[in-house]
Amino acid sequence: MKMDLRDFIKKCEEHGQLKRVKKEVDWNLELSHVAKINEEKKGPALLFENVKGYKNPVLTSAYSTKERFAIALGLPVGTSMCEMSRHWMELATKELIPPNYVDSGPVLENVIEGNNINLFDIPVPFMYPKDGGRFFGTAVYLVTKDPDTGWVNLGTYRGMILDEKSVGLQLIKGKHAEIMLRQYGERGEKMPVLYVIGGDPLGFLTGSSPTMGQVSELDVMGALRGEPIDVIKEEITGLPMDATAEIVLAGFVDPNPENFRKEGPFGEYTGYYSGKKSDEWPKPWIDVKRVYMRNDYIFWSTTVGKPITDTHMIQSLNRTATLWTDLMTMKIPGIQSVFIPPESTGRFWAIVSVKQMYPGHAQQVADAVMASYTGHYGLKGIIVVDDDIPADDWDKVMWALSTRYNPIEDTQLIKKARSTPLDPSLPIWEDYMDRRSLVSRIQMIATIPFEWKRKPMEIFLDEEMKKKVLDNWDEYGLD
Ligand SMILES: Cc1cc2nc3c(=O)[nH]c(=O)nc-3n(C[C@H](O)[C@H](O)[C@H](O)COP(=O)(O)O)c2cc1C
Ligand SMILES: [Mn+2]
Repeated sequence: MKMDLRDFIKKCEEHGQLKRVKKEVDWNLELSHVAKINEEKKGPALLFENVKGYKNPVLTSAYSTKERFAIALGLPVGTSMCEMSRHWMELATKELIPPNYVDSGPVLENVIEGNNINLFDIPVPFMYPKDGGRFFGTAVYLVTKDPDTGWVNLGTYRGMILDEKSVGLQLIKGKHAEIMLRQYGERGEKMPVLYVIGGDPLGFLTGSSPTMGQVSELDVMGALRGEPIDVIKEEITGLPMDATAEIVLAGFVDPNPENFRKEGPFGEYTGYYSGKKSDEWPKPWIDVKRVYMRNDYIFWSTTVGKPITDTHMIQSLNRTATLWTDLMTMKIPGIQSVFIPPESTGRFWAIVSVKQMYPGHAQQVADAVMASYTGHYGLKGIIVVDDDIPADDWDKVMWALSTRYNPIEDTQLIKKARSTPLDPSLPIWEDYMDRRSLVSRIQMIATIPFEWKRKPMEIFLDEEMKKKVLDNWDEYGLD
């Protein structure tokens, strides 16, 4: 069933998952601080209806607890993160559904061009004290097209307002839009882009998912929805835009690094600022040519910042889903469950449960994770456990690490692998970007070795006695 941001907000409200903040709040620090503290209390999504100096509302914390993912995905409220990821994997390994082109939609209600464009007219929050500016792009995605193959990519990349008509973009090396930008550079062309807020709430979820190259996140959205997403061919870029989006910036990015500009710092999802010296890492930026807005548009934002906010929940859900999809696509047998915990910022550690079928199977799983599209980027550790341990049951994973894991025997270290430059455990040297581009990895195999003839004997309760005790439970005078 189709869903846009307004349907999502309505459903959240019906489930007691959204609160409207009527009190006036300042876009400068106050809004983000209310949102962040609310997120730390595991509070509801917030719709700020009275932002000082603005008349449009701001939505935050849409995905900061698992209940709102279930609403967005059309699943029963209460479904676990791991099960929602399994659902995503099952749909994404079946049939992807490409978007459906339509001629009109509410996104076309207001079209602003030329000197009438002023990004400061939008209630964009200023988040953290040492941020370099106001971040228009947090709960957002960028639409770009591979100039050679026509593949349309959706990617969530942060965007800071540089001036009335410019948004700086942090396209980390190797991200799909970054690779495409270099392709446009080789052709001596500017890259057409759309920067989208709102529309189907799965846009932000899939836009920030590490979906394999040449696969369009728009088609994954369709698969998750069970029907195509309605898009309009945007006039000046030719790119597909969600017909129900709240705000779309259409413009061009100059691929020439000489024209890049200062962006950041920003209080990132690691819990640290990134881009502290903003001149060390100049950024490409969107030259905004046209702005599309729905009547009474809703601005959508997320606080990013220290775990756990919706950024970490999103990464946990979509990276678990894509890692699981990758492992299924690689036809690795025996996978029972996969989990990338939000506490790992939703990206640094993975746990996989496997039913072993041959010697070395658990090791194969660890190797496959690290060779997969999701697992090859920024992951620092993988823990493999047996099939009796659900990947998302941390108490049991810790039991496996304590009783089925012999550190030297069961550990493999990988010296160099692709990192995220935002990882604060990597040194910031003069040649910052180079030193931060590689990280080491650990594989911990916390399984009972398949090849052992004599295996430890696990304790189970006597079934008959257990049943008897449970049947008479009330008589023991315990709770
Ligand atoms: C709130 C949020 C902000 C993000 N900001 C950035 C960013 O600024 N730069 C970046 O490269 N990735 C960022 N990411 C991660 C990307 O969205 C993610 O790696 C995704 O796979 C990128 O799309 P791509 O694989 O099509 O390149 C962010 C994710 C979230 C949830
Ligand atoms: Mn992609």
